[in-house]
Amino acid sequence: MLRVLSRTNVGLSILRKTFPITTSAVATHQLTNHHLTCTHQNQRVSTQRHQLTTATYSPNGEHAASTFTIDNKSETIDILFDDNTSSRYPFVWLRDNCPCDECFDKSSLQRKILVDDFDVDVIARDAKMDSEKMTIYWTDGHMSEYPINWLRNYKFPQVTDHIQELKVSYWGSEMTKDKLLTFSFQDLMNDDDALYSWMVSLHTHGINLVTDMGTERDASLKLTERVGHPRSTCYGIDWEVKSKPEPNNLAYTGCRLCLHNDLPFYMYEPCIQLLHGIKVSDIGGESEFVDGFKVAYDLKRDDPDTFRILSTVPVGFSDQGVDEVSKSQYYIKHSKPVISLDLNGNIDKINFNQHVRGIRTDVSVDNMKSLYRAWKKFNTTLYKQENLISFKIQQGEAVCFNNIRTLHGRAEFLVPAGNAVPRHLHGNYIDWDSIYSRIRVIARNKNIFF
Ligand code: OGA
Ligand code: NM2
Ligand code: ZN
Ligand code: ZN
Repeated sequence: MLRVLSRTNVGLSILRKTFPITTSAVATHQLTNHHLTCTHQNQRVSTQRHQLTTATYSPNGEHAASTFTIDNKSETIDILFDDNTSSRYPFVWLRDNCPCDECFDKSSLQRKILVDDFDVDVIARDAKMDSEKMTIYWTDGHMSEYPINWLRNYKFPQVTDHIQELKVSYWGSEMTKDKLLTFSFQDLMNDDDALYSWMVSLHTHGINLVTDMGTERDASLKLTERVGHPRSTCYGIDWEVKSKPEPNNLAYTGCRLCLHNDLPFYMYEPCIQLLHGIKVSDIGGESEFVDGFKVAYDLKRDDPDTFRILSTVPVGFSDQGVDEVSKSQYYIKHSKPVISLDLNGNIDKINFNQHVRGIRTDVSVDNMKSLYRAWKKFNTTLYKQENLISFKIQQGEAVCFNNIRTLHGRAEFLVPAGNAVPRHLHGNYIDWDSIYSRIRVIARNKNIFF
């Protein structure tokens, strides 16, 4: 093992020329009464993988400086930063993430170097550090320079996305309308802090309320465009929920809508739904909401057999008609379990919609009845008093919710003969990609994270 207290630039040209023989420059710096005295010594070390080479470096200066240790055995560099935090970095990861123009395009912020282009066994042949950057000389002849702040920013263990650290809390019938987080439309349009809280609340609770929306039909799209892109579907970029002649969806009648998630027949179903009250019905038409994540976790605890069926048996959803945008015919189908789990087995999405459940379901004749029993159990659990909230969406307010978590429904309402419109909501969708992107950008601007 070679223990090096620190090193200087001396000898680097020699080092590069002598490649591929691994060479370590040895220099000893000693701080004496805040003055630096140096001794240098260049050594040639034969190329030997898994040989432990340790080099610790402290840059000049009176303040505690960052130091590093190269460990060829574990193929890592260990950095102790001047604020006493530290991280180990794998050689291969550093090589892959070299920020030089050859490896990385600074304009697009995209990686140019490909896994085909470097050896995963690459070794840091030598390294040095000053207060601004760390320089690494690789055994493949490449030199990389990493700004110290960049290294500080990408410490291990790495969280790939800080969104994963945002809280999720489940709710039941205690979440009455007055307890929903409520935001003013004007605040959301003008104030990034308000917009940020609104979006985080969509992640955390999966439902909230926006007031002062007025009755202009473009209000929810204005809010959407402040976040990102509206999610267009076969029902258009946005849509009017009101009774219509020859309805192409039960939503456009006065019928009761059983608790559901919208458009589960899409492979990528729309994520956030905004329902803006334009006209309130006098009788009926109450909205209902249930936290599908809470219900699914309750079932997992209380009825594991039902949970297993709901989370493993794909259900066929389908819809067909004429596309509102292209005016051509569509026929969309997708099968997915009522409860989708992520790679860690956590509940990821709820896909339940009896109105658009298809006729075909890929389950054997003998297993069909237990599937129906599981659906029925899921449905009755949704409607348990402890889970359901119900209220009317008033004129000028919007309920915003996570369509792949929070189920919604509505009570029937009377549609009088003639052209009168007894009830009118305006709606549109936003995908999580748009919401999370805006969360990250605001968070970065405010130094909350990233
Ligand atoms: C819908 C829907 C709810 C309502 O249009 O998908 O669920 O209150 N509408 O009309
Ligand atoms: N609308 C409101 O999945 C569904 O059919 C829900 C969606 C028509 C866009 C209705
Ligand atoms: Zn490079
Ligand atoms: Zn719906």
